[in-house]
Amino acid sequence: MVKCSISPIRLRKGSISIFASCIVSIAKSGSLNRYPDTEKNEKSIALQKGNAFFIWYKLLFENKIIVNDQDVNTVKGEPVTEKTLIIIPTYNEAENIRPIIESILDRYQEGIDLLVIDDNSPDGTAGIVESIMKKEPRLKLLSRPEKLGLGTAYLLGFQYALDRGYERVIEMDADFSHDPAMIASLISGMDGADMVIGSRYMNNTVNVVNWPLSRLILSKTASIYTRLITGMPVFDPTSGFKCISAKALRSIALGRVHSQGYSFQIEIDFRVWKKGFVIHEVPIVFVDRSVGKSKMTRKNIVEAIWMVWWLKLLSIIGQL
Ligand SMILES: Nc1nc2c(ncn2[C@@H]2O[C@H](COP(=O)(O)OP(=O)(O)O)[C@@H](O)[C@H]2O)c(=O)[nH]1
Ligand SMILES: [Mg+2]
Repeated sequence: MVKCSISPIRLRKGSISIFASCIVSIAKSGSLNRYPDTEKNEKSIALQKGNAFFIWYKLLFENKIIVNDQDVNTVKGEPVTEKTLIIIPTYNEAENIRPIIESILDRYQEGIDLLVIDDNSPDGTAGIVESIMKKEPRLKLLSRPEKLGLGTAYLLGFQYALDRGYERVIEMDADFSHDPAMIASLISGMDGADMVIGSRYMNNTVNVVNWPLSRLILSKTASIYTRLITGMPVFDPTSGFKCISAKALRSIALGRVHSQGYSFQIEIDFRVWKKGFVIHEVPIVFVDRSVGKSKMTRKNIVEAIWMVWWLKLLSIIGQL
């Protein structure tokens, strides 16, 4: 029986629609270039429109992210003094970004760097980050010229972390759904594991606050669906709050990951699990954003529905 420790769930009109057809997501992409005006700024890398085929070929078959035909690791980085890189992708998070950055960096004075990957948010999110960076060397920014999806943002962040010798990365949202106080639990959960997932659904509980009921049903159904099809022993495979070791990131074929939304999380979990790494889950309370809007789309839901089968198939034929 499902024990609900749900705090107020907001009921909204409407129901979940399941689409009859699958949409194959073809990512918009381009050749990677640095912005000319930021050429000396090692923290700023940008994707520019252009040779989509080339970059996706590189991502899929050469497992590399490139900058001006060079590997990202040829971009000189700051000396690494910290062990953990927190990666926050942003699109239109102007109201959340300053408070979340300050909350994280104030709370964790040592051992943490923070990387924001912004997709040219029209609300000026990147400008706010840049203003904080003037005083805060632990804060980094990668700016891309347009909305290119959550998945590619995280892949860029993973590559950034690997190239600079971080020991682990943490994924989290900018919107306070993931409590900065729980970062310490994720890191301590890494003892004996290579991935720790902040789980909303551990041991048949539901720890979600203020989500519309439709969204909760969707998320919980996705978890059960993923577990049934893949056999992966994870309570919350769509959670976007997790810690992954550099060792695990190096082992999985990052260049083959092409999911975007919820399925990006499932795909990362699945690839880490299939490589035989230990995955821990720690309970978190997920609180719906109070400011700004969710960027997740129906396309992301459809992608997750077929991606689970695709991952299972790849694994069966040994092509994961
Ligand atoms: N860079 C980048 N960030 C994104 C994109 N889509 C969503 N995000 C960010 O990813 C995080 C998760 O998205 P969110 O809308 O909160 O998804 P939800 O929590 O599932 O409703 C947030 O910090 C968003 O601002 C994107 O296309 N590019
Ligand atoms: Mg969110």
